Amino acid sequence: TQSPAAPMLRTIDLRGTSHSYKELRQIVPRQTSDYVGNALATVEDIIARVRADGAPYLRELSQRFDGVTQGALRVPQSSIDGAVAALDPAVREGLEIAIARTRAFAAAQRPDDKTIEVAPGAKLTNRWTPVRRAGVYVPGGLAVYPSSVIMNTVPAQAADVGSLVLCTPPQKEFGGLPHPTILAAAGLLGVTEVWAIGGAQALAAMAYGIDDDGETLEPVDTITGPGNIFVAMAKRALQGVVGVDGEAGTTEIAVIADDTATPDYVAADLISQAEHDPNAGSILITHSSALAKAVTEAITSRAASTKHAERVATALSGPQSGIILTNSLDQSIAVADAYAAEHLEIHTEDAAAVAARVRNAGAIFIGGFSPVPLGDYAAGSNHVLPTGGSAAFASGLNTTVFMKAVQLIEYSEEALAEIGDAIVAVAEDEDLPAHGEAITARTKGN
Ligand code: HSO
Ligand code: ZN
Repeated sequence: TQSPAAPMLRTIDLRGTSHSYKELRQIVPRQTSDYVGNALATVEDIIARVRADGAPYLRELSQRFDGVTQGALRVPQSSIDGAVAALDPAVREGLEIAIARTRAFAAAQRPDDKTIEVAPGAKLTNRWTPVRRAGVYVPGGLAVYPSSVIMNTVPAQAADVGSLVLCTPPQKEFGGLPHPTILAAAGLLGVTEVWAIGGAQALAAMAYGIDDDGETLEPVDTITGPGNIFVAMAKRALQGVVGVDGEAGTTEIAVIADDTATPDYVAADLISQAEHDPNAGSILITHSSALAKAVTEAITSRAASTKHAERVATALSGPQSGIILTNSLDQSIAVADAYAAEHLEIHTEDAAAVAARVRNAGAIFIGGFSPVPLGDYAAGSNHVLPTGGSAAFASGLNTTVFMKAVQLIEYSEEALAEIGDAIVAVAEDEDLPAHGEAITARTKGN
């Protein structure tokens, strides 16, 4: 194939400047707001039609978006079992390593119930419980993501969710079934309910439920999973109807580096995430102009020969990518916090100490031997992570996303009496005397 022009990361030069957090939020490279707004409007329409028209509309969208004429939307168990049997042994080993490590970390994320006594006889408990039923989404699009089957399913299983459904797009190449490696990953994990539905419409189907061909997709309580901007916006639109994990939309990587970094590693990692999508964001943040130059050269030599060169070039030259030259490591950390990357790599002297100073990132990859693709496949961490700056307030997918806490309150008669008058005083101040009366009925017998 013809190699496209060398991708040009634009440079944002902050040397000699000092900016507040708020200003940096404006300065860092991002997708335009049209990109987000148009997608939100599109998915709202899709969600309304899935609710109104159900399975026939899902088939219409499979025809339009996936070029597939679908029969039954639910994938038969025989197709899942067949995919496991036909799985390439090397891929199977890779998936099994990923499952084992992700399971270990997901188990460690299970929160403990806690009971405390705030006074004698005044007992409070925070009790964690899994949601009743979860729906996980695994994207198709420009690549296939069996790794995402693992990343979604393992924490749900670690949370002890009793009922799980997986939705993933139908593939023309496989006669309208999902990609066989996706089905095989589901089979290895013991997932039995798989529906061949893709995109925003899959999330709507899981939120509201559908009937098709004698099968029912029962509505779920929580939906998780990565996807493109449409999937991320569907989660935004469905939040409230169901629980969702963070907005794991179009992928991003930011790298903080100094002149101890290996330029070729940094270049390879920036390109790796650009490979996902022409809208992916790759950002280098450094106070070393020599390193910036060396990384640029390494990108030029690697990007032309990589398989998805065209996609990579588009992503790296887009407004969402760039090199940010800073005054100092301190300013680099401030920029990284303002950007709030889905993935942040740290290639500096004492990288762990730098990581400890970063507040905002979905996941932080520390040092030269912890590249993002390690986390994408097999580190044991989760690759479903908050994008678009949402790492400032959201977490990556983890076991607690499939759980919720119930608060238990148990006071003795004496413990209630001890603070009865104090409660009545506040109730009266709020002009809610019946609240106070519910207390005095017990403490004073009136
Ligand atoms: N980097 C993606 C996940 C992924 N990469 C799956 C390869 N396969 C979002 O974190
Ligand atoms: Zn990736």
